[in-house]
Amino acid sequence: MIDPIFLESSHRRWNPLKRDWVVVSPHRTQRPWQGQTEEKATPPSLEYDPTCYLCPGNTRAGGHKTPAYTGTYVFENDFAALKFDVPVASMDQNKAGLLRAETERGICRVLCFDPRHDLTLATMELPAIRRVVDMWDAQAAELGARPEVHYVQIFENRGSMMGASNPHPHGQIWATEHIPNEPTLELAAQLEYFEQHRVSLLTSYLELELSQRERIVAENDTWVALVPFWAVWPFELLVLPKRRVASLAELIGSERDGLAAILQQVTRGYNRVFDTPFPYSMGLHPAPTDSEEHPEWHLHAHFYPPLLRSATVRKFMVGFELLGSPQRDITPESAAETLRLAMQTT
Ligand code: H2U
Ligand code: ZN
Repeated sequence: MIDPIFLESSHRRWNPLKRDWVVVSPHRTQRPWQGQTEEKATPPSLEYDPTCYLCPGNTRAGGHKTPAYTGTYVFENDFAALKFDVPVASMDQNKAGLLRAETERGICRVLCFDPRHDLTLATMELPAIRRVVDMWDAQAAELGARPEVHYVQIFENRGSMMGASNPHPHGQIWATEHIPNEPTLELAAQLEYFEQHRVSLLTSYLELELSQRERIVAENDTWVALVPFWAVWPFELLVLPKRRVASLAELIGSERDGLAAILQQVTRGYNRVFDTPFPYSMGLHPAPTDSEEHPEWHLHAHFYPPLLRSATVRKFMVGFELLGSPQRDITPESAAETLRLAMQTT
């Protein structure tokens, strides 16, 4: 169990997955707040919104028509941040490593989770969430099989506070030529740990968490959701399968059902914490698709919600966090207690 010193005194915690530190200030949770508050989010009430570009049968901003889909629907992002059809070039001016650039090829897609405008992962039925899981797998497999693609990043921005442009349940898929920053850090850390211990970093970590049960908030036969020891965001979660797999493709049927179930439990629980549709950015971290075996990699999902102490007071990553290290007030253990209560309520 954690030494009470770390529940009461300022300290820093090590993130072994990114190999950096987070400052924790447990004594600071009572500080007054007179700063910015956000609008309380209200869920959409329409099953079909004639002005929504993701509702079946509607015309999108780019002029394309969204068909009358009945399950999930994937399309190329009409305003893709990355294009595949770009010339290949790189520069390193004066060979000094100070003015470097390289072209980046990529494919950006949008995935509608459900035809119904008013649903979210929290309110969708399990078979519908399972369809989303299977579509994530199919997309990751298809895009990852392209020799130029080395990473497939699947994510969801939920709620306007996190920049979601539309309440219709949807996520994004970005396939990139280079492995992005976050998975690059995770790759190096997991590789080093595996070389030293011959077991994956997250397998060892999960074993510890399952024996201590201080930070676990939800669990089923195949998946676990926990507040990581090194969480930065107040209600951050790490969601991982009990069996180590590197990619979605390796998940068997019961593990896919388990993922759907834990996603539903987590998102429903989140909504109960402040009795509001809980905003977050969520994303899956599978192994890179670089044709290497990845015995070190343990598939997982991160949930990064911005809320701090109510539906309208968010955490800001500013000042010391931007310039020094990330910092949090409530301890991961106390956040886990709040979340556990919310997630175990049926
Ligand atoms: P976000 O809500 O996470 O921003 O995702 C929605 C994406 O949908 C966004 O990247 C795209 C935006 O570019 N989009 C289209 O491709 N077509 C449209 O008609 C509107 C939005
Ligand atoms: Zn819609």
